[in-house]
Amino acid sequence: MTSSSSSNTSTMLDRVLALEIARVTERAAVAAAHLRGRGDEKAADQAAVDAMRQEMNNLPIAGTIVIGEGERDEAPMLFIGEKVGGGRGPKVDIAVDPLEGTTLCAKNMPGAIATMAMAEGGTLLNAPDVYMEKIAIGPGYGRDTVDLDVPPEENIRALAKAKGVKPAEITALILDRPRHADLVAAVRKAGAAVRFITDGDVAGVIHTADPEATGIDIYLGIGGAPEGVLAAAALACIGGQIQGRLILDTEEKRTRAAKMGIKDPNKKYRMEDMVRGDCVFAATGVTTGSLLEGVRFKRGMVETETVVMRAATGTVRWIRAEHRQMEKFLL
Ligand code: VTB
Repeated sequence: MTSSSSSNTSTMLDRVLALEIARVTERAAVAAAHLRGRGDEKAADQAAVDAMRQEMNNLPIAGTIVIGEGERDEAPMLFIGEKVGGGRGPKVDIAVDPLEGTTLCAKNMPGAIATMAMAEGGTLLNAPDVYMEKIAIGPGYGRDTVDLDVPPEENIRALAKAKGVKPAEITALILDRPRHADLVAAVRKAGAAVRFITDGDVAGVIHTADPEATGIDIYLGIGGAPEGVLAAAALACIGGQIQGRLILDTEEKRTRAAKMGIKDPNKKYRMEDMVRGDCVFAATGVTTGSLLEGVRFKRGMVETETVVMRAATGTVRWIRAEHRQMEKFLL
């Protein structure tokens, strides 16, 4: 941070906002948790969106949603370009996924989270809601140990070598989708194991940051671009590497991307292209998963678990909160 304006923003991210954003994801998570297991993805998502937006508007920021619920004409709230926050305060870019894993929440399955990231204005990739090809590994490896443009077998071998183990000791996390059949076959051919997730690749990517705890060394495959930017924000805080490429396979998608300032539709984005400065990231569990405990409703109390991270310092805080004032969760 060299310019004084960015260091001012940086101080703001640190002192005021780094913890404040936990309230925003907590509130979205509690709203969604009321609708766990109801089979209604839309209602759960809407509840999380409404709650997140309301809480975000209490923050002392002049925020712009750069990753949101969709583009202006398709999302009534938290759409890309929407101004959020109290208006006074630092200019920040905001990426949200108020309910990451809507299906997980609707089916009451593990791993649904409410998540957001906040960064200095103009520093987060503005990506349309399209697919993104992704590869991610945790901290401690040389730059470009793995590469999006290298065949999966080679990446597995390179990662195993860098880790000092055999490929058989590597586990890759992949979204369980038919589109990944070839990828899965290639990873297995290299000798590595595959663990599948049905949804939730923001948490999936975060798993690579602590292989000893999660058993995951590498994340591979195609998921949502918004989730890719959020995952990049998290890895920028905790360490690791992620590369992504937007899948802009129609003229319509290329036009949408161009409107957001994307000149090269084939660009390979590194973490530092997706998150170009300091940022904070927060996620609160909705349903209990391997990353976070879900919301627990108890007599006279609601419990939440949130992780808050900051890029500039690498600080990771786990916040287990007991909320006794129920009114704050009402819209
Ligand atoms: C992934 C997953 C998300 O979308 O990004 C996925 O992590 C990609 O889209 O939780 P498809 O479901 O079409 O494969 C989610 O499932 C969220 O919708």
